[in-house]
Amino acid sequence: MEIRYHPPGETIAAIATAQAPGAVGVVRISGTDAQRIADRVFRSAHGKKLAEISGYRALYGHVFGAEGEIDEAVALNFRAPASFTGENVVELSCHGGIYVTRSLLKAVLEAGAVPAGPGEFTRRAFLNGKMGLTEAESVMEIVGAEGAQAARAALAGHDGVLEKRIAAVKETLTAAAAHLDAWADYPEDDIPQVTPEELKTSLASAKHSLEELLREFEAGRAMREGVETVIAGRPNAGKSTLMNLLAGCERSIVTQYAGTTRDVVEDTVLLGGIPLRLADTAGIRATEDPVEKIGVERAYGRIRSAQLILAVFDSSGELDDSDRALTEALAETPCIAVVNKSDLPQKIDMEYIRSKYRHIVILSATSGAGLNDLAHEVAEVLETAKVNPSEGILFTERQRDAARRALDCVEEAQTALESGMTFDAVTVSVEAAVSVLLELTGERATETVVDSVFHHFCVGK
Ligand SMILES: Nc1nc2c(ncn2[C@@H]2O[C@H](COP(=O)(O)OP(=O)(O)OP(=O)(O)O)[C@@H](O)[C@H]2O)c(=O)[nH]1
Ligand SMILES: [Mg+2]
Repeated sequence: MEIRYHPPGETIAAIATAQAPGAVGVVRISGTDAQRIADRVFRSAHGKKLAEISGYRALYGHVFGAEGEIDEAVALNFRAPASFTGENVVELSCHGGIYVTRSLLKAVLEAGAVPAGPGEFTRRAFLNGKMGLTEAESVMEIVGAEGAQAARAALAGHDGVLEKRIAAVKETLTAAAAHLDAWADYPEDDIPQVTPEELKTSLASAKHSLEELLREFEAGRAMREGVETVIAGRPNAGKSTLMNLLAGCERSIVTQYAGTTRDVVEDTVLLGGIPLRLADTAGIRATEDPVEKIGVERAYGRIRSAQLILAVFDSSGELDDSDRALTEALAETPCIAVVNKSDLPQKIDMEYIRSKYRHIVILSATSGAGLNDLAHEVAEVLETAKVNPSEGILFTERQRDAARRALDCVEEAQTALESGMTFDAVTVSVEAAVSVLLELTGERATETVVDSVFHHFCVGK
């Protein structure tokens, strides 16, 4: 669907708060005529007009539509350029009922504003130089963050930390390109230049930084979107007890009978700040029971599509064929062996576990002992432990794609340099890398790229 944005300055309006009953609802108005339009619906208690007062001031009063008074309201006044969008802005806060906020928006539109498109306020902030493109994207991320880690990453993006990391790579490459230009322009002159060795070092450093950013993207995605996690193991290993421990409530049925869980039981929990989408599955064993059989098949299905597997073992008993069958089925998926029932005397063959699993946690799902070790191990496996979200990480597919293309260009430049091609050929690739990075930060992004970023936003942001 094509979304057309309004020309800069045209006064746009939208409900900025969630479309649900809440204590406060806000209608945001931005554009040259923001105050004049707001004054048509808002009457302050003391008769003051928003058009007459300075920025960063608030007035108390009432808002009116065609059918009369809508609600009492507070009007917050911002003056260009000292506002979120960089334009004149008025925010009208009323009671947060859906009907009230919608009536207020309707009145504001009737008074002359046009309905804002998705992310149009943030888009204007970007166009007015209030923030870079990655910072603008982080506005969406902050709103959508589910876990503390994701929120931290989004905030770092918003504070321009990511932008700075990208700028550092860009500067390295720009300097290299400038030297290459000097070479091309004055081949005979003895001007001070970088040697091919220095150029190689610059390219290697740019490559290293881009690779690091791309690696961290994957860990960041886990923090943001959560991880499909399957709890698997033989019957009675304590899978459902572990599920309940992680969920903090009686999510799954627990009994002493093997084969209790049949269907997949799901819940999302936060472990060490990372959202895990847990699936508690039927105990894996060879069975003739037709219902249990389907459960076991479903468990295997989940194991195949999982991003993380918690393989649960009952350490108070010997290993059996089911334990070994499960271990063999795990393949390449990141996996943690959870050696459960640590409160009972240990009978399990730990040599076998150690030989098959790189990540092992010993815990008691009934007492909760060892839960911190599990959180720690999950962070290790997902490599989120190595990533400090406050240092700024790539967090959208668009950013990842741009970083990847920049890396391709840098690698091309390296190949051109290694194979003794002309500096022209190297320059082309280095400049292409710089241009992709400028697109990434939005400094030189086409309108299509910019608009596609904001299309993902919700209206009112
Ligand atoms: N002592 C002790 N008992 C545990 C522990 N974890 C689970 N149990 C017991 O083991 C039995 C089976 O637990 P469940 O959580 O139902 O096991 P499950 O793996 O979900 O079993 P199925 O659903 O049948 O596959 C129950 O009696 C639990 O109380 C533990 O850490 N220590
Ligand atoms: Mg169970």
